[in-house]
Amino acid sequence: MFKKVLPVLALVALVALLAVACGESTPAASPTATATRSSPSPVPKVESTATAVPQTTAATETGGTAPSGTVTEVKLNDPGGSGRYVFAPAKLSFKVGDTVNFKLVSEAEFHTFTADDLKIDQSVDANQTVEFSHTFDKAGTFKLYCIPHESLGMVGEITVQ
Ligand SMILES: [Cu+2]
Repeated sequence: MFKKVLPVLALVALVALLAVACGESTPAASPTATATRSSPSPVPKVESTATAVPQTTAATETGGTAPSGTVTEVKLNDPGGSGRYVFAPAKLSFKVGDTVNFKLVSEAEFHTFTADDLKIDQSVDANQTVEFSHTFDKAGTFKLYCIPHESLGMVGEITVQ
């Protein structure tokens, strides 16, 4: 008699233990699983974009001289206009990484805005305006000149810090 009852009791006890174990573990495990799954992956993404935005803003702010989007106007003057062959202004300064939108305004003659070491060479016809943008990727002081009027003093300087 006992030999038949004991295994049955043992089975019942096992089933009860399993049921309790499953019943306890399932609700406890699933919230933890979803919590660990959902939280780590979006959080680093949000943090990376959040840190990237202030860095760009800080770089633009420290750029100071010419934040991208603004226009730097340079007049290409001559005797037929305001009196002399000059760039106005003749000295320009920017920061490495600046993307500058130039607006070149020529007076009564053909001029160029040339800086060989920066690979800039823009031609502007008389009474014309030429716009172009340039990103300064190296520091230094670069000679600026107008090809037809260099010997007449139409020279300048671009400083990139
Ligand atoms: Cu010129």
